[in-house]
Amino acid sequence: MRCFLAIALADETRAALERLQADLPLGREVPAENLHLTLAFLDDRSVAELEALHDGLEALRLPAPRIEFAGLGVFGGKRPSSLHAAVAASAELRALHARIRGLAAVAGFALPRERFHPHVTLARFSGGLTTQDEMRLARYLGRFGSASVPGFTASAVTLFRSTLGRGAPVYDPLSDYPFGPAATDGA
Ligand code: 3AM
Repeated sequence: MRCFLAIALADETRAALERLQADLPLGREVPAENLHLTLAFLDDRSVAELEALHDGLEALRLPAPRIEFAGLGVFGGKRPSSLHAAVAASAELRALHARIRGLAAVAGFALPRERFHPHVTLARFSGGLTTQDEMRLARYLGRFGSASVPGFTASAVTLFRSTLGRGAPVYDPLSDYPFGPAATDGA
């Protein structure tokens, strides 16, 4: 099945992101229930592979990372493809990402090498932007690009199944892997 590992959002965070989406004058919004912070896209995996990964994730118990937001951004460079809320790439999040890559390798599937840019996708711009859309996007970013979004302490890594269809994908949470207690400040 097609699946990915992500951090589900706190309600207050989701509400703030929904408000930012409501002001966006272009693109295809990610439905509120689909907003998440992807840690790793796992692609199509067999039940045996997921079971092997499950064992590693169950033993994870890393300190709960703080999720802090760092303004809005666009992926795709000169051809913007999506708008996201950027998440600060803290040492904890980077360590978590690296650990997940390691667990996937132990479970028998190496994940592709890619830079980790933690984010929550807010909207997609499939088919490219017209000049007018580009101007709308620039105005939107000028107004909301530094908007503050409430952070939260993550409680778990969640394995989601992603089912593609005609509309937005359907994401079903399959298992939660709770973090341990949050790291104390200065630790
Ligand atoms: O968190 P975002 O929205 O950036 O884009 C998909 C989404 O990421 C990504 O996995 C997340 C949950 O669907 N995704 C989907 N297909 C992908 C692929 N083939 C992919 N990431 C990498 N390669």
